[in-house]
Amino acid sequence: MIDVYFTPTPNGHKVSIMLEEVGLPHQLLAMNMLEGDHLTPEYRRINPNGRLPAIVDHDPIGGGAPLPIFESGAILLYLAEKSGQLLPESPRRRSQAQQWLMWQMASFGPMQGQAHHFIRYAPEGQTYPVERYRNETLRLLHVFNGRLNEADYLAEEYSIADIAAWPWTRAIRAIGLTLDDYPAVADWFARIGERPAVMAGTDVKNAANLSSARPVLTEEQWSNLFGKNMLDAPTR
Ligand SMILES: N[C@@H](CCC(=O)N[C@@H](CS)C(=O)NCC(=O)O)C(=O)O
Repeated sequence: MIDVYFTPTPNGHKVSIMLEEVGLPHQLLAMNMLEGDHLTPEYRRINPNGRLPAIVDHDPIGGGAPLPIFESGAILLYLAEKSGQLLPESPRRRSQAQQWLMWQMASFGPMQGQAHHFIRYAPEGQTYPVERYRNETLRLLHVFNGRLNEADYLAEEYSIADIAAWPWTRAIRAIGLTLDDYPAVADWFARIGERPAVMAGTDVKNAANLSSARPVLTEEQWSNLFGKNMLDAPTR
């Protein structure tokens, strides 16, 4: 059994989609970031970075004690290795999958994440950072579209690279963007969205994360996400 410390966000959905695709037994353990579930010493022992998602494999590859794994990209690589699925066999495609996975982890997710922050959580009227992170996301969509003009999937065959990029493509409307100018991405997005595992893996409702509405946070909730409570949380 694999425990998944989960929130229904794009990074969380990478893992829930992957587990549906490969069929490994797992349970999703709901974590409430607003209430600070990710700040506890118990959770820091699983994820020293204190973010979500993370997993604990109670029957890890190679045996031994339960294995905690953090960073959604590392979780996808581990689950691909464990299941023998969705990381291409051919060295060329395997490398492509790794390259596009790193691209998603280093750029396509974090740039949108910052846009999200400035649109939904920062004091209103911050035009420069919003424009900066939206423009960077548009640049990345252009790169993405170019890749999908060459190949049906990021690594030519469906892989963990697509699973990493799909929930973040789904989230772009939350920063006020569309796929209208990126037809190859729109086609890829629609094709992957029809996969039963993708539907099942995103079935956990996350309407709040797909909206650009500004949530109203209590002082305590803001502190848990961005302030003193976050900074004071124990490291391991
Ligand atoms: N690079 C990390 C990013 C994880 C991340 O930032 N997760 C968000 C939720 S999607 C989070 O934990 N936010 C809580 C916080 O910022 O305190 C990954 O891909 O796992």
